Amino acid sequence: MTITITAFERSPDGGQGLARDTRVRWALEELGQPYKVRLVTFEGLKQPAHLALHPFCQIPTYEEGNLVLFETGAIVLHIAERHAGLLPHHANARARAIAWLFAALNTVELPIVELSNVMLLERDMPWYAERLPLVEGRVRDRLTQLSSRLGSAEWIDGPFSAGDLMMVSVLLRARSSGILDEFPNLAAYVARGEARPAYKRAFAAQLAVNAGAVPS
Ligand SMILES: N[C@@H](CCC(=O)N[C@@H](CS)C(=O)NCC(=O)O)C(=O)O
Repeated sequence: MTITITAFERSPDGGQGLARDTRVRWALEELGQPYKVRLVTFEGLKQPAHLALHPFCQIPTYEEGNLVLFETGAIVLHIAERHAGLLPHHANARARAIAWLFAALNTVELPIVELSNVMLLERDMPWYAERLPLVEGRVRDRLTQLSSRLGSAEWIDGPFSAGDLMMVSVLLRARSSGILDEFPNLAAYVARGEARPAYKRAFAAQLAVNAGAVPS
């Protein structure tokens, strides 16, 4: 069945791979699943056709036959459950990999997104200088805990899984703040994710769109 995802026609990050279609592309690439991409403008996000796919007017969405999904956690979990390779076979290990996927989104991404919002949207606010260190501190706290759990392991809990895919995707969003580099084991973990051939293919595909190589 054909898989179609949506992505920005022009991502605000200019192709750094931070838009969330990259993590879905990565999961599909890891599992060798071909997919099509429908590009959407910011205006298009609000149109009825896209709203029917995504109640919050965002990308990415995922269509496969009659199934329409939104939320990258749900999409990556669906892909990982449908095709072998991103979730361990053993039930307990599988449950833990899924827990890490949720942790990436619910526990680690939240302060990272908050920091991005402060840095991007609140720079001119009178409270910016006071608020920034507070929000940076929340990111630092989470990364301290994650760094301690990862230790010198290659991946977060056994072989590479959907949990690592999501955690690396989330941590990439913290890199521009400089905080990720304060944790050499996390920076190396992210670099290992980026070095995976499937990640490189996903990154190149989204970059081609943003470099104008893919017609919209
Ligand atoms: N929790 C959602 C977040 C989706 C999201 O924030 N998408 C961004 C692009 S990375 C978007 O569409 N932003 C446009 C907007 O919110 O107007 C997920 O993981 O899928």
